Amino acid sequence: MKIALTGFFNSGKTTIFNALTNQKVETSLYPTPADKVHKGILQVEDFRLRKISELVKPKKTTFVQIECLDTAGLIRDNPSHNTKIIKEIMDADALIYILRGFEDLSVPYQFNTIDPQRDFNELEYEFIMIDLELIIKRIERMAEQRKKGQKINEKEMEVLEFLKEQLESGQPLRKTQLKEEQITQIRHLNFITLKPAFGVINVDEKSFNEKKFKDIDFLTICGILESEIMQLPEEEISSFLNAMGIDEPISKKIIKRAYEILDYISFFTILNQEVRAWSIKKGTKALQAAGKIHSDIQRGFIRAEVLCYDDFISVSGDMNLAKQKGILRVEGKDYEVKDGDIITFRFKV
Ligand SMILES: Nc1nc2c(ncn2[C@@H]2O[C@H](COP(=O)(O)OP(=O)(O)OP(=O)(O)O)[C@@H](O)[C@H]2O)c(=O)[nH]1
Ligand SMILES: [Mg+2]
Repeated sequence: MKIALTGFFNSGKTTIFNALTNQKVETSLYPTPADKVHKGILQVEDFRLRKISELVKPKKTTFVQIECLDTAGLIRDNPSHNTKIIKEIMDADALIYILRGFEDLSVPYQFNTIDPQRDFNELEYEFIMIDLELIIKRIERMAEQRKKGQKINEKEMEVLEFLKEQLESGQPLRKTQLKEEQITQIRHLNFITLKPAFGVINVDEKSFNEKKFKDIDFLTICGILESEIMQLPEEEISSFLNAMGIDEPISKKIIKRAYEILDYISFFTILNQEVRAWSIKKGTKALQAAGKIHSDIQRGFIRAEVLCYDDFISVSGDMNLAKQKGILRVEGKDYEVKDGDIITFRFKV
């Protein structure tokens, strides 16, 4: 899973990236060069995995990891700069729009006022324009091919014509209710506005304490403060956060939102002395979940032995006892994996 921080320049992306990933990347008052990207890893904390690990006592416990990209800031009316940035966020699964919420005249900004909702709309607009340009080019090329008598994918063309109208009316593509088969036709074009996205306002301490943006449905984060707290010894972090009125660290809030908008759930495996969490899209079947672990397990799939988390705890992780009690379920390849399932895949290669 990969998420990318994006937004206008000097909105505080790198500051928030530092707070998220506990790094010390230098921030600056000047626009970051368009091709510069910082990368970090977020570990998806999960109390259930910790509990399973306590019971099983494996050699290794592996949490889900999310790759996080901090990209350069967009600049209005600078398409050549922005296009380079778009290349960097192209393969992200979800976008996080970092919106400037702090007032500080010594940090230049491209707008005269601080207005996170406006910035969100402006970013959407930039991305809509980029997708629209891509669609227009694609339609033109396909129409030319058709004119020359070449066979084109008419189904794709149909979807593109529909999406073009959506974009022209100012709608990001994620708001269109496309069917899975329609998405399949246009997936290769990797539209920016089809990616799930959410907004995070980067505020200063004063605005944070005054809950200045509480009426807008974005996460509100005090980037500088949290990045400083993350530098403290681990055991002091949560008491410092609490003292500042912050209920959980930014990484937890962002991961939670990312799971929600991507519609992801987690399941667990216990294999070869390793307890491990995996993320998958809600609705994924056992066969595809097996493939996430290894293509051999998918190819040689026989069955999935499934225990839900609460049942696992009720037998203190004793699989034999679970079997005796009849709570260990045997499921086939079409079983829809549920959040918190502990799965043992049986397979033959
Ligand atoms: N006063 C104040 N300054 C902040 C705050 N958050 C970030 N800054 C400053 O704003 C400047 C830009 O911050 P960055 O985190 O580098 O912003 P960015 O969005 O990554 O900028 P680009 O990479 O150029 O797009 C730095 O000087 C930060 O110290 C804040 O809450 N209050
Ligand atoms: Mg930056």
